[in-house]
Amino acid sequence: MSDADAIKHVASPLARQTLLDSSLTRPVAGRRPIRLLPWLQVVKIGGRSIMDRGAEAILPVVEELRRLLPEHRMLILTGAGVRARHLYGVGLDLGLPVGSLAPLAASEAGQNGHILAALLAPEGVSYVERPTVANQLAIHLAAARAVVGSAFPPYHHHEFPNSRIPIHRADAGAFLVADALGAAGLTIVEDVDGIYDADPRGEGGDRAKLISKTSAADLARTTGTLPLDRVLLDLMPTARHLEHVQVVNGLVPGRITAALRGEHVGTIIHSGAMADANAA
Ligand code: GWN
Ligand code: ATP
Repeated sequence: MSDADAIKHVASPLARQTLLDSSLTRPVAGRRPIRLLPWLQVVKIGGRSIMDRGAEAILPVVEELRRLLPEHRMLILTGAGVRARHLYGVGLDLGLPVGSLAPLAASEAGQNGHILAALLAPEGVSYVERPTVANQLAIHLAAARAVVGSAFPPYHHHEFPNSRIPIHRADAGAFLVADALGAAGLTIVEDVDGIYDADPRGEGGDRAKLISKTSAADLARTTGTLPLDRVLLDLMPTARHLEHVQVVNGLVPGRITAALRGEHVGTIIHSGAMADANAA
């Protein structure tokens, strides 16, 4: 038999299968993937809500993260904040496409990560580049209790063109990577106690009520503003591992610690889909 014939006959359950029919691929592809880092806690630190507030907000958060190091191994991811909003303003005024804006905004999330990592450096925490998060996170977390990275997903010029502002921002990126790694949890750190039925910092915000528990599907039915990327609500029901995320107030000392210990101290959003039931 020639080499060419042998290659044609490689045994594979999907070799002769269309990948377009999920009923055919499900027996092979429908199972729950393994958890790569089942002990990992992913913590997303808000760019605008925490980092832009400067020392007053950042230093207590750094202290809390520092104290958590003996207890948890963490991937700390930062959002983009006000510089990205300025960039969207300039870029949109110039007519730049969303695929050009996405990597520029992402670099602001990375900058916030560099700042946070510098403050945690005495504890052995470093900023790690995206290829390191993708391929070498395990060895870095064997050497250090935590690393910092950019929460923004690297869609870059592949960002979906259905909006002028990138829809996949830091919350979406943190969720996607946490689920892909099979992390134990994702905590989203904001400057509000959780998700309210209206913006608590907006007009009439003093009447806003905190929603302590909800689901992605229920939030998707709301039309008001949210402290999260709305696309997260589309992504969460497709999760393979993360059954919920918790949104907590990073300006209140102790909330991040409690959330990582599994306590309910903010808004818990259930993904709403059992991973095993997902389509292939
Ligand atoms: O630059 O702060 O990683 O970790 O999305 O791409 O726009 O890059 O285009 O490894 O690959 O600015 O240079 O920048 O934030 O993203 O990084 O210092 O190719 O470590 O070079 O996927 O950090 O950066 O911005 O995250 O979010 O060199 Mo930055 Mo970001 Mo560094 Mo990263 Mo993007 Mo890389 Mo990347 Mo680009
Ligand atoms: P990034 O990390 O992308 O820079 P962020 O997560 O730090 O962003 P925002 O996107 O500004 O911060 O989200 C937090 C803000 O969302 C809160 O300060 C609050 O005023 C506002 N907000 C709007 N609607 C709501 C709501 N329904 N419940 C709670 N907060 C809301």
